[in-house]
Order: sequence, then C-alpha cells, then structure tokens
Amino acid sequence: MTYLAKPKFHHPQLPKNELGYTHRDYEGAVSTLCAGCGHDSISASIIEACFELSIAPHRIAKLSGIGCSSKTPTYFLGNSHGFNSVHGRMPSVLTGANLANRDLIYLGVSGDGDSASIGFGQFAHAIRRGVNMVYVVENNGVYGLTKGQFSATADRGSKSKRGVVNTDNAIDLVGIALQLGATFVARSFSGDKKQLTPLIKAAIEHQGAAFLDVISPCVAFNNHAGSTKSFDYVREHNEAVNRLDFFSGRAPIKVDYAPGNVETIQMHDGTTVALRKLDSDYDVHDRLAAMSFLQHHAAKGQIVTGLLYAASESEDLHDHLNTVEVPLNALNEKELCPGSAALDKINAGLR
Ligand SMILES: Cc1ncc(C[n+]2csc(CCOP(=O)(O)OP(=O)(O)O)c2C)c(N)n1
Ligand code: SF4
Ligand SMILES: [Mg+2]
Repeated sequence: MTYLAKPKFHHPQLPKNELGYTHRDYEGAVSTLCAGCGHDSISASIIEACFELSIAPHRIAKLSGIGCSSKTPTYFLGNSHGFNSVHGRMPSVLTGANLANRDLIYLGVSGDGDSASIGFGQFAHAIRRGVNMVYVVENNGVYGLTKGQFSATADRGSKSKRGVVNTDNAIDLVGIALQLGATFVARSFSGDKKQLTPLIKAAIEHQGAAFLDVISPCVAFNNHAGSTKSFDYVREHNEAVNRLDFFSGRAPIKVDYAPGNVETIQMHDGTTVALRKLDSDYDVHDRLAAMSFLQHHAAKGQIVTGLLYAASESEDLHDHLNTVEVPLNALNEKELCPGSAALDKINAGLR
C-alpha cells in the first residue's frame, strides 16, 4: 500500500465554510513522512488556506515532482486533481495543464532538490513565463528522500548530520524568482502557521506567477547544530518584513486591527492584502528594493520572511499569448476547425 486512507467519519459539529465543507473535506491520506517533518506543517497550512477561502476542491490541480516534499499532495486536498510527475519536471507539466485549462487553480509543490538542482531550468522558465500558479518549495536544504545529501540551497559552511561541511555556494530561490520576474514572492517557515497560511491564501488569489519558499526542517537529516535550515537556527535568524492579514474580495476572512503600521495592497483581481510592516521603509511593490533588502540581510546571516514583493498590476502567460477566455480543453469542433475559407485567409496572409 502506498498510502493510508483516513477514516471518513468526522464530528457532526465541525465548523463549515461558505460551501458547507469542513476541514476534513480538504484533507488527504494519512501522512507517511517522519513524525515532526516540516513538510506536514506546510500541508496543514495549505488545508487551512483552502478551507478558509472556501475553494471547491475540484477547482484545484496540485502537481509535484519527486521527493518527500513532492509526496505531500497525497496528504492534502484528497478531492482535488493531482499529478505526481517526474523529478524536477513539475513546472513544465503544470505549464501544459494550465494552458489547456485556465479555469483551475494550479498549486505546484516541490522541494529544494526538485527545483534548485535537477529542475532548476524548469523552475526558471515557468517563473519567467508568468504561469498563473502558486509555486511552493518546501526547502530543507537536503535531499530528504534519498537520505540527506546537501541540496543546492544548503548554505556554504553548513554541516550535514555526519559532520561534512558544504563547500558550495547556495542558490537562493527567492532571489532568483525576483530576478526572473515573479509577480508575488514570499518566504516563510513551516513552523509559523500564522504567517504561512495568509501568505498561501494571498498567493492563491494572486493572478500570475506566485513563488513561496518555505523553510521546512528535515528532522531526519537536517535538524542539528551546524545546519542553517534547522528549527533553532531559523528561529534565531528570522527577520520578518511584515505581518500579513488576508481579506478576500468576497468576504472578510480574518481581521486584525491591532495597532501598527498597516498597508493594504489592492490585488489584480480586486482582493486586498493588508500588511503590518515591521520596517517602516519596506515597500512590497519595489522589486529592486526587495532584491537589495534580501542580499543585505543575507550578508548579516538573517533569513528574511514575509511578503517580499507583490506587483500592483500583474499578468500571466495567457495574457502574453493572447489565448481565448474559454479553456482550450472546452473549445468545440467548430471553434477549433473554422473551415477552409478561414484557412485560406490565414495562408494568404502569410504569402
Ligand atoms: C531523474 C531522477 N534523478 C534522481 C532521483 C533520485 N531522487 C529522488 S528524490 C531526490 C531529491 C529530493 O530532494 P528534494 O526535492 O529536496 O525533496 P525532499 O525529499 O528533501 O523533500 C532525488 C535526487 C530521481 N527520483 N529521479
Ligand atoms: S526524511 Fe526529512 S524530509 Fe523526508 S519525511 Fe523525513 S523529515 Fe521529512
Ligand atoms: Mg529537500
């Protein structure tokens, strides 16, 4: 058996969302990951975000590559579409699916090995094309599934469980995503549900390429002294740029009016995201400033978390390609084969 089904029984008084669904309707099979794995906490935040947004599960397509992280879609959204692809190939499969049916919400789940090593090129091209998706990297700095080799996001100088020191420079996927034009870029920590859940909600509502790097300690191979992706290290070096409260365009989901410097962002589709800024001169709409902020804090050994960049106006691959509004997989024969007269006209235009 490759997964354990959860019993269907649940308490009749479980809270329901606008659609009448409970949390249980957004869960998947019982996780087979190591107890305490950060990836399971990310799954919990994804379940919470989709429940709170009242998304009908059949409107979501979850896609992944290979790794412990890429196994997680089995453990959430059991009633959604899913495709577990090949190592590092999730972005191209997601791009194809998105082009064929633009009506679904695409959730790409990957690991640091899956996206920063074998799938680095695929990651880069999906981001630079502006595919409308939520791209989540569950980043533990190791290849967890294959027993803890350093991944390309492991910091130079960090130590493996066996005491080996990493001599390679690290790839910061957040920096790369900013440089490649992602229109929503954020980083969080698996153990910070309060920050992570609203970020996932905002990323889902964002129209365009939304990238979310989530530091997710691997309790089996990367949660010891010397690791820069361990719980303790991240807690000590975390620099949060803002606190995010998310309000959907349909109905307020969570409101927190505690004193502080609050900035409300108007999203492309009319929804709003409110940020509580900790740093008074941090501007989430300034890509260049975000890049320099990131580098500046990385040089000080600080991991910046929060919403680093959100474009005020964004567009996606369908806008770039000028595709029709109707999903391509729903076009009928008449629309697909307009007849020989139309073909003659096209041919004449090419002469
Ligand atoms: C083409 C190919 N090469 C190598 C592997 C072996 N392999 C499986 S998972 C993995 C790394 C996974 O690391 P990551 O994406 O960081 O996921 P994690 O397990 O850490 O969550 C590798 C190298 C494979 N399955 N397919
Ligand atoms: S090996 Fe690491 S990444 Fe994989 S399930 Fe265990 S703790 Fe999680
Ligand atoms: Mg990994």
